Amino acid sequence: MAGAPDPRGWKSQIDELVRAYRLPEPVYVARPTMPALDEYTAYLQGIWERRWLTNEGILHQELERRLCEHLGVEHLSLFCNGTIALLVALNALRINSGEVITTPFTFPATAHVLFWNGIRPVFCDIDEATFNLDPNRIEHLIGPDTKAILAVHVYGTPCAVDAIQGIADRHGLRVIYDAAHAFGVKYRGRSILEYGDLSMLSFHATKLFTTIEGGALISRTAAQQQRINFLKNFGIAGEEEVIGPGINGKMDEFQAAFGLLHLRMVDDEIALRKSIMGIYRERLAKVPGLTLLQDGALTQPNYAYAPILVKPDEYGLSRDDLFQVLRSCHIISRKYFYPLVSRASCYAALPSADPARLPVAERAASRVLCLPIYGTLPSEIVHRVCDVIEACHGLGTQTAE
Ligand code: T4K
Repeated sequence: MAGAPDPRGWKSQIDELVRAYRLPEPVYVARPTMPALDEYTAYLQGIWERRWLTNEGILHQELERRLCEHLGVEHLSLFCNGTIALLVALNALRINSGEVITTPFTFPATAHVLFWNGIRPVFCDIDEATFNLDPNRIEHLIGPDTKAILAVHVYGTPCAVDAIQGIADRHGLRVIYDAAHAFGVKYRGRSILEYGDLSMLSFHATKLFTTIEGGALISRTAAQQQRINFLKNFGIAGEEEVIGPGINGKMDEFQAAFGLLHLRMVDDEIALRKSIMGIYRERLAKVPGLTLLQDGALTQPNYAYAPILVKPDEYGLSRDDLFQVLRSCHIISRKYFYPLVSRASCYAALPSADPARLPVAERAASRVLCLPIYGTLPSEIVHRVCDVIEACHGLGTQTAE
């Protein structure tokens, strides 16, 4: 029990709880919704007949077109994954030295692309309410070597885009958004991908919209998009012309075919996730010590993730204990994003990675748990997840086995 630990009594309560609630099969944090196999086979038939497998095939071209329509953007370039897209984004803006201000509360890829481009990440603390870069803390990190701000719309929640743009304009900096989680999100009625200089999307299998592996860059102008398209194809601008040191970032026809089918399902997927989120919000908001992120008034969300925050003093169990109990019940939640990327050995020695400078991010990383959310998740399972979390409230503070 909280305040008066009784390991033996507590453990037997946990054992009882696990016996009562354990699911027969593991339930994961994410599952891709699969299109009908025969529809994919029909696309494969066409690929076989054309013998055109990659390098801007017709399915690739069609997916780019359809994504532009669906997302309400003008210039979108497909990639083999989001990480390479972000790597190319920096090159497209000719950022390959100096410093870039970024968030520690993200998937490691965000900081790694800076490292791979020879740029020093400068970690900035996050905002308590959104888990995104805190615009009030950015300006004092800007120095003579600062080139850009690389912000992440974590869980699909829009960053403080106006404040960030204002800072960038005052200091002559570029703004790149890692929008890996933000497929379909709108802010003030406009695609969130339209803010900043460039935005990156990830279409990984765990994402709301997927091409198995895949990603995209959304650019502002046709010229910018052309440079990106050259860079993702080795810098080749024509049979006899290489404009720069490009890379191979191309998406193939098999991925594009999957994406064309998946795109037809994405609106339904968002609607299904919304109802799952409704259950989590309704049941878990009442549990003392748990906080759920709220949708901003100006945001059209996508329900890509279902994070909760666990305050151990009020809830009774720590986040790690709850994680273990859920796991024992076959509910595989994830601690996105613990540990902070600033804690990775390749960054930990940087002055900006000092945990004392990142108190909000450190606290969020120690409390957050992402619960299962995907369209095909039955509501009975969602209720079972809530049952376990409710039942755990107030149990104690020992580590579950
Ligand atoms: N920036 C941000 C902010 C990102 O979140 C990411 C990726 C990137 C950049 C880089 O974009 P990409 O280069 O990946 O396009 C997963 C994803 O691999 C990763 O794409 C994603 N973020 C991250 C948040 O989540 P892991 O290591 O947690 O994946 P994994 O294999 O543990 O999968 C999670 C769960 O999903 C599994 O427990 C089961 C389920 N699953 C997974 C796969 C691969 C399936 O049901 N089917 C599958 O095929 O990183």
